[in-house]
Amino acid sequence: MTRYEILPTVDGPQDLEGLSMEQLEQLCGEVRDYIIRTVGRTGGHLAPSLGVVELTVALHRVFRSPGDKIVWDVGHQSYTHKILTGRREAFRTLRQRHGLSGFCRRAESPHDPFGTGHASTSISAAFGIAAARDLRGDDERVVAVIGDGALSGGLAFEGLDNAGGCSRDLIVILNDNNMSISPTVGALSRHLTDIITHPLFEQIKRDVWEITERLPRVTGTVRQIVQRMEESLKGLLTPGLFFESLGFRYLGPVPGHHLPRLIGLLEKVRAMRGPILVHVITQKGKGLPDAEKNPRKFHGIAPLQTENGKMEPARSGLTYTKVFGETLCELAAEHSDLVAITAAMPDGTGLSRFASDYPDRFFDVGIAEAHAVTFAGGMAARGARPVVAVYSTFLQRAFDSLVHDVGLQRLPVIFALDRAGLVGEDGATHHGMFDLSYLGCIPGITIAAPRNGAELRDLLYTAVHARRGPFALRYPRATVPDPDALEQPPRLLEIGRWEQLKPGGDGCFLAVGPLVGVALAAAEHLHRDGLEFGVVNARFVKPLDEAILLRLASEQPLLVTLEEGTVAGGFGTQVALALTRRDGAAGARLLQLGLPDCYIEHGAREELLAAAGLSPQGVAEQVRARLRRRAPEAAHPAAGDRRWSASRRPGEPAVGG
Ligand SMILES: Cc1ncc(C[n+]2csc(CCOP(=O)(O)OP(=O)(O)O)c2C)c(N)n1
Repeated sequence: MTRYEILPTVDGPQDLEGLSMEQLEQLCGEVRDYIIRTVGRTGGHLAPSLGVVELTVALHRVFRSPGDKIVWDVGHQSYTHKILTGRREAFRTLRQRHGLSGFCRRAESPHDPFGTGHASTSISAAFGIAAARDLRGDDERVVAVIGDGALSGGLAFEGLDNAGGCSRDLIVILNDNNMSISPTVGALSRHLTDIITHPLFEQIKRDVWEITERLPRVTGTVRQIVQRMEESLKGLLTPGLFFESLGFRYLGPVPGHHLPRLIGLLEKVRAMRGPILVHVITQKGKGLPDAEKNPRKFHGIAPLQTENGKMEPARSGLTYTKVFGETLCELAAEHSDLVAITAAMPDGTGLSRFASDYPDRFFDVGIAEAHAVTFAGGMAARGARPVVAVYSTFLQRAFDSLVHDVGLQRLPVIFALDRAGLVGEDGATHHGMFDLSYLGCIPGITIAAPRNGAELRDLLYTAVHARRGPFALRYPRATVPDPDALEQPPRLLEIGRWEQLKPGGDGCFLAVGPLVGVALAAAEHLHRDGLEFGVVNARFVKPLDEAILLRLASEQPLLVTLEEGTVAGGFGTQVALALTRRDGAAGARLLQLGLPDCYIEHGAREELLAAAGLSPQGVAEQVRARLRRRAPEAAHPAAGDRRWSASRRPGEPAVGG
């Protein structure tokens, strides 16, 4: 920290007040350097944060947080905001267990007025904050900062529509870098590009915008004249006046790395009333040449390592994501009706190769998960075989589409749920721990989870050949245990059939997905104690293999379900339901292990799994404890359990880890 001059003097936004423009510009350079060094070590969202350093400094110079409320969309770009709002030193712990979150968190700082992680929420949340402010008779300014990618989400449009229809004071800053994770898609994005590439943009900036900027605070008639002049010229420039027709006063576009201009504009905006949208043009990855050149690669990075003399994000081995992407391409060669759909995540979901090999059959719909599902339903209704590749956590957005537009109509849509289970450093907003619960209650759906890469291939192959309504596959953010997975041709599996890997005697594990490996290792631990535990690969969570289940229930003294998902309503619950349907007393011989019924913080995936008792040792210990106890009892920690409760504000839900 000693290398920096200004940064160590900033303990909160109030410390920006006395700084000259030159000092603020120097501060931007120091913050950028600090972010690059820290994120290079911890991993995180580098390019998005580098793009908004000046914008964040300008916002904190002009607005008075935490009185004024700044609501970041997604929150992945909030690193400068964290550094300037009293979290400079803690920033070194970014995304580490018990350290700072990679997103905004109400529990972390009063400067984070709303928790974030999923896209497109900022306008609705900020508008809610503004409405509550007005009810209380207060007058703070409320600012939502949303990227052009997040603006492609339906929720953002709903927020704009609602807020623009009222006269309430609300400022929306559109941080337009022409990128989502990959290039932003959609008509609105094209419209934004038209604005900034229009030949009149430069001229307008010079002739009108700068004049109005230079005018002293104008009021009354002068203001109206200037406003009208500006609007008629903008009419030339912004065909359709999209935001204005939604009821927002549109200002910009303004260059987002020009601090004096940003500050000048925001000072004026702070004094304005009604719904206002400020269009700011930024460059993703600004200040780090590699990230400027390849913002896609530097959107979210693993810790940097030196490779061929260059700093590169660390590489991993063969991942489930890669196995999925490669297998889908193989299957697409045989099935011309197979199409792939992503909600703005072609790289993360492993679809990049599919996108380049089959461009006509690849659909990136923007950050629009509900639309992706209903769109897939439409395609399936017309004979296509859609595969929606999506992170487990983001599919939560689309629950009604799953039920109403696919499930109820028994449409054969395949859902490839990546990042199912604990994702690690992205934390509570991103863990894919609810899918077995929210999918499990959909009638007629097939839910499967592979225990390794080869089985992922088998299950995807099976899903493509089955034409029996929705079929969901869930797999983790992890490398596969079988690095040669891609070498074997995929096989057709019988839907609803489990695989018994080990016989047992004192009990049997019924394990889902990667936890089959944990069950095998836990069985070894128990064997050393003289206990014989069997292992079943419960690769279908729905339908259950009731034949094996009922046989084991009658043979084994104890059944232990094991899943990387919340115990509330997941696989263990489905097993209990099936057993109680057949035998009211069966619950007495069932131990349900999984993730606890509370939110789980960020940290390394293995670390979090161990904390949840899902390491082989942890599982074996919970089984021993269960065998020691006479009376059946919940083995998982409940919400509010001391081990899982983090310090939190009154009224906030428990956060685990
Ligand atoms: C509902 C949802 N879907 C997908 C994501 C994954 N995601 C995180 S950031 C991002 C791109 C956001 O683009 P933009 O808003 O333009 O911000 P930028 O990264 O370009 O600064 C995506 C798709 C998410 N966070 N939430």
